[in-house]
This record gives sequence, C-alpha cells and structure tokens, in this order.
Amino acid sequence: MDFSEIKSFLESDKCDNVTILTHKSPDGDTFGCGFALCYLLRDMGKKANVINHEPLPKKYKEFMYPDYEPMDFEEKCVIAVDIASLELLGDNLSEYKKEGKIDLCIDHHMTNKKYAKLYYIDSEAAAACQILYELIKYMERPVTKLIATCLYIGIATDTGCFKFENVTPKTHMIAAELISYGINHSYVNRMMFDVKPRGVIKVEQEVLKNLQFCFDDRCAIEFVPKALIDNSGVETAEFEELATIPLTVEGVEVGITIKEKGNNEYKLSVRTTEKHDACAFCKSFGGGGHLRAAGCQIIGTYGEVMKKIKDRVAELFE
Ligand SMILES: [Mn+2]
Repeated sequence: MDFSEIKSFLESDKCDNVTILTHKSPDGDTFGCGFALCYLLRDMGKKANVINHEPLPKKYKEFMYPDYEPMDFEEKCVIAVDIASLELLGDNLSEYKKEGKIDLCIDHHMTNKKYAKLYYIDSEAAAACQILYELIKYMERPVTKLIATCLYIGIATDTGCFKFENVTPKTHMIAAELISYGINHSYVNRMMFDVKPRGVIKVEQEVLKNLQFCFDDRCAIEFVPKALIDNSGVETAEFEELATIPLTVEGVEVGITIKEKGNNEYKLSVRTTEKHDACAFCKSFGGGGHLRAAGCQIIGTYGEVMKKIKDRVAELFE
C-alpha cells in the first residue's frame, strides 16, 4: 500500500468509529502512534478511541493524553499500530486476533505478519511514529502540539533517544520539525529517559545483583522474577528500559533480559551491538522485532530456558 491508498482509506466512510490497538508490553512508539492517530481522526471529525492491552504508565499520561476521554460508539473499523503480529495483542485484546478483524496496520517491524486487510509497513522507519508523521504531512492535515508530542516521544523512545542504528538523517529531520511545533523536548526526554519511579530503581537494584556474564563476558543475562515486578507497585509498562541494562556493560555484545511471566513462561528481550542480529536470534524462538532489539516468548522450566538461550548464544559466538 502507498500513502495515497492509506489516505483515501482514512478519509473514507469505512474509516469511522475507529478502535486503535496498541501492543502488549507497550512502549512509547505504540502509545505515541496510537494517540496521535486517534487525535488525527478526531480532528477529521471521526470517532476514535485507543484501546490498550494494559494500563498506561504514568510517564506518558501528562504528554500524550492529558485530557483524553474515550468516545461512545459502535466500532466499525480497527487499526493496529506498531504491532508486528496478532500474538502481540495479548490476552486482553484476544477478541481482535480473529481473522479479518483488523482493517489497517501501520508498522515498521521487518517481521510484520501482514495480518490486516490493508497495511503500510516501512521497516526502514525508526518508529511507527515516523511513518505516521510522514502520512499526516502527505494528507496535508495540521500537526497540533499534542500530536507532535506523541510522535516525538514515539521516535525518541524507539531510537533510545536517537542513539540506535535505526536513526537516519530523515529521523533527525522529522524530530527537528516536530520540535518546531513547540514541544519541550528537553523536559520530555528527561522524563522519558532519566526519571524513573522509585519502584523501578528498586527492581533494577535487585536485578543487577544477579546479572550473569558468560562467553568471556561477551554476553550478559539478567533475570527478572515475576514477584519482583508484581510487588514493585509500578505498572509493568514502566519496565521497558530494563532490557537495555545488560548491553550497557563494556565489552558485552549480546544483552539478554529474561522476564518471568507465569509458570514456566518467560519473555525474552534481546539487545545486540552491530556484531549480531537480535531479530534472527528471537526469530529462532518464534519471536521477532528489529535488527538490534527483538523479543520472544520461551516456555519451559528456568533451567531449560537458560540452556536453550545459552546454546543459541554459543552458536552466535562460534
Ligand atoms: Mn516501534
């Protein structure tokens, strides 16, 4: 699909009473893209709501939806943003996993499963928000300060504050344009990247105590027990930055975070330097994502899961 087709779809009668879906284990990009799209559609005189798999972290609220109120309507259209596969809708949105439920998908994952009737996927884009910005400009719709803030946060968070390899000159140019709409970018970035709830710091303290190094310290693995998150008093979505810790250690090429999700159920987040492909790593376990940041689910006892992971890392270092 190209922009002209997406534009005609969004402007058509088919696209009204819209439910916008974000992915489970949410991040700034899925929220930013979801809310920006919601405000765009509402500005176009349509009814739209954002539906999230889990409660939104406090840090996004003040920027993305200070006065957001859900609208009352009978759903006619469903749009998924930043969602590579139906599985990422999670249990709470499982009603949307049925074949043919999703009308449009806007995404930037190279592993996108093309589950929607219409889709726009650009795996070169640093964030789904980057695509949406270009689409709004193409549609010649106004970029309000609220929309600009949502989009800026999505781009900043999906690029690790403009540090990742997915950043291109275009990413910076779009960020610069977004700043020109009056966003307080310095404050936004401080709140996104520097300031954390104390519950998060406490979890980090515990997790760091048991950070494991293997393969001549080229791989670091952190384990996050479920109880630690459950007892932290903080929304699970506040912990997205946890996964970045292992790779911050000097000499580490593969950083792995194992989050315990349930009985014998683990979620893996993998971050790599330019030497390794995180996406291929996770794909071998049925997951996916980006070249340097990807994820998957692994079932088994802790010991089995650890062995599977280490065997796979060993292959990388062969
Ligand atoms: Mn994204």
